[in-house]
Amino acid sequence: VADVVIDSEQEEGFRSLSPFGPDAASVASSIKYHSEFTPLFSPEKFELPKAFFATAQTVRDALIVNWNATYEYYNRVNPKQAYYLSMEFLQGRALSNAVGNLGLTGAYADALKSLGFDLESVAGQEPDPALGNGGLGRLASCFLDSMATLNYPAWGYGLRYKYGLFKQRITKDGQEEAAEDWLELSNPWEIVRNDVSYPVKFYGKVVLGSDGKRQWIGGEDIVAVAYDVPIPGYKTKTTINLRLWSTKAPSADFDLSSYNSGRHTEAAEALFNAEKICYVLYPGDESNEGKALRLKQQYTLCSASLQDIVARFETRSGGSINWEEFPEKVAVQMNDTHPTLCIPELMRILMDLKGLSWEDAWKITQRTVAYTNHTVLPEALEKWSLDLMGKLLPRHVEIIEMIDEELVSTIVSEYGTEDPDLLKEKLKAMRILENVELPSAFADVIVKPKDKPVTAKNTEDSKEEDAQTVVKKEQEEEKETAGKKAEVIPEPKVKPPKMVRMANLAVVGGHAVNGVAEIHSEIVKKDVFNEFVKLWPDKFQNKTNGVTPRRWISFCNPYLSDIITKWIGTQDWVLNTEKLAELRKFADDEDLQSEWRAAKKKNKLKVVSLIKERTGYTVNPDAMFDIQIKRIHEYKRQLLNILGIVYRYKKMKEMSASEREKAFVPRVCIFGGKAFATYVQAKRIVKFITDVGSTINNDSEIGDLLKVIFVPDYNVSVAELLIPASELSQHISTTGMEASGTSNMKFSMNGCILIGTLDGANVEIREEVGEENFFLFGAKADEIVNLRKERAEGKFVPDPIFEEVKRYVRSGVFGSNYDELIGSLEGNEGFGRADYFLVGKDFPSYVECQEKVDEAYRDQKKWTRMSILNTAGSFKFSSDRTIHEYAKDIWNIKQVELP
Ligand code: 4GP
Repeated sequence: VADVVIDSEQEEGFRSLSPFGPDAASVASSIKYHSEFTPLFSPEKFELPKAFFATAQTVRDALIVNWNATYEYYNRVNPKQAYYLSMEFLQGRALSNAVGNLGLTGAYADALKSLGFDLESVAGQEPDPALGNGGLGRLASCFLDSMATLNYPAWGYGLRYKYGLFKQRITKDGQEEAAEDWLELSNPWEIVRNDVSYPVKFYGKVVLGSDGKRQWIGGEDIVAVAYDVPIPGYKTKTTINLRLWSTKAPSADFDLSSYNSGRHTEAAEALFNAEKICYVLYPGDESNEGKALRLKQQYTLCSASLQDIVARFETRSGGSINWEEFPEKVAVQMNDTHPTLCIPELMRILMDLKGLSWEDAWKITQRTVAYTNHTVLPEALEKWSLDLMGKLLPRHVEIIEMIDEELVSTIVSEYGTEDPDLLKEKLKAMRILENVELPSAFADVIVKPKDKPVTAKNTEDSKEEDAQTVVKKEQEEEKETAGKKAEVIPEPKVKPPKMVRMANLAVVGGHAVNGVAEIHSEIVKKDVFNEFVKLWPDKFQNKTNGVTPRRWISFCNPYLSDIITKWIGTQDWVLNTEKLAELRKFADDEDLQSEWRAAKKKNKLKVVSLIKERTGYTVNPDAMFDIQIKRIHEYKRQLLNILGIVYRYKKMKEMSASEREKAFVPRVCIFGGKAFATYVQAKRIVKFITDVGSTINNDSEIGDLLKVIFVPDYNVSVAELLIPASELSQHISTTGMEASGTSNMKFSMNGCILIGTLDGANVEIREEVGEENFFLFGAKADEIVNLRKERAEGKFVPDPIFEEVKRYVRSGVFGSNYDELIGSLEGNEGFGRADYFLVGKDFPSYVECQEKVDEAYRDQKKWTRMSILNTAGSFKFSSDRTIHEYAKDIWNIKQVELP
């Protein structure tokens, strides 16, 4: 931290609103003030935890001043504002980021030094809340940083989960989960707004009011309370807001008389029912209670946020409210399908509470809302039971049925009734409601005598399904792939359950739909939503993801940042990443190369300590650091990586010491990631990796030539240490399955070379950094369908080296025979799919590619050049670029700079 360059040109403006001076002495006295007068600990000691909270409180003071100024200014000029609704925000620690954005890193470092602390250790005290699961949540947080930095009037809305996703422990049995109580010592960054709360209703019934309007009455009412987290921009006063909702029961719901008569649990039942909505992200949803809870979470987010947005629109409109102007003042972005209830909720508010007609409300809703798709995995395209939704949200189901009916009408008028089979196919692909009879007005349009009623049995018998459909169905039926989304277990064969397809609702109800990388947006258009594309081609767009260069280069890698600034001659690259391209001209410069390698080495040394502390293993900092960090999922193919390592190990064991030293470059292979608690196969993969690690790491014959490390409890802070230290990183998903990936961008920015398939954003990264600076292997997107078909027909012939590695694993070298894992690669009886993720197909080309990696690493000059060219070529992947594109193409918002 001490090495961070404090830019002398930096204007004072963005920090002038701080209530204390920006010098170290004022900062120190403010820290002392808070340690005494905003106390969270007893007065006699001043130790690290107290130092962290007092420091954070001083930063919060500065953020509050800027937050208030920003809010007041937006109220005054009333610009169009974007709202990013997301079930996940994976913020990471806030302290270093906030002082960095405020331009106060030096002042804080000095102030803490004068008090006997160092900024890095103080910052290390902060809990790293997992209010997100992976890429989708971290993307949302990068977007907030860019929105604030670029002075866009935009806010995030989410839920304030009491517990993070979970704490991951690694034991000899694999992964164990424990509650992550991130709020245990309180959260210094949040500001509770006791005057900002909204009622949220569940259950009850809909009646016709005396005014002729639909009224939703009775049921269960809870209250959503706003907690604001200020989001500072970099080198700007603009401080935007992440508003997180916490739920509680109305105070009258505490049943005092039950309590006094000793029925304590009963007395507090309503309290618990309301509070539990915000206990955890993605609660288990196998049970009906679990499903209902998830739906309540989604509705709470949508309802509270929209009530808040509508109230702000009304306030800012002053006395004259013109609802038609709503889409000119408000853009709502739905981060994946979780916030899709925004559509019927906005309709409900506009019609039932504000008195608009269906037609007007529908126009306004469509113009306001847009949807981002983050995955094409079939099990992740959310569906809710119509029955459950009807009970929990009866008014919304009426509205959804009406939207579905209008959609049916559009489809019928588009395709006519001449060809009933065609019409049936279109309706099947596009309707929002699944397994639900056609609305009565359309009851006879397609049922001709030759049509059999659509039943699950008929569908199963159909010979017309293509291989893709077959595998999708197989995958849906694979219960172990629980993932985190609501999985629907088909009920009786004859009567398939009636469902609401949230993605279809999102496409119909929004004015824009986007994928998150070019190849993904193409798949969305050609496959997932193809029928909708034919109807509304202009709705579909691509917005390639990006990551914030502040957190992901500047703050997490000060060594490299200093070098970049020195060679480019300015620190401007932090805001204008295009400047990174200037590094290209120095790629062969020996001085730059040696500085570059020295920075990498310093970062590697930090990871050596992290590994020692977290796992007990000692690793060699001169070995190549080869890293795969991401959620554990079959499609991300950690299994391919570890089988590659096993193969390498086997070959090493077959050689003499001198042969193997000649043949292999020493490597430390690092894994990190959480397996979703109910995803059995992913947990088996974790266990397998750690077992392979214990065998190899304790093999004295192999020594430093190969180490396999699983870093427990992977989170944003761990990523901030690992990414700067990485030399090779793995992005090896089955082609077509990773929507984008964002860690690939962070690695490339930090001068790490990628090994990967032509999937997600890898495709664009490779284009930008140059083919020769990317290690490519694996099947291409257009081959996948055929490969799966071949495999399904039993025609796939595995390469002998794949057979060899499986036999080796089965022989028990790593403790067990891993039947379930290895079986899943073969489709043996009882193990479901036969290598759906094509590990066997890609294994030989992966191994061959890894040999090229070794060869390239031996030539350190060449390798460093590749590394520099990765950083230089990564500039497109700044989330600033992405946010500018959303602002222009989807939200239609303008930058508003504070005076
Ligand atoms: C993730 C995708 O898996 C990843 O490829 C993408 O980079 C990221 O979203 C951000 O767009 N999806 C999820 C999810 O995290 O839960 O669907």
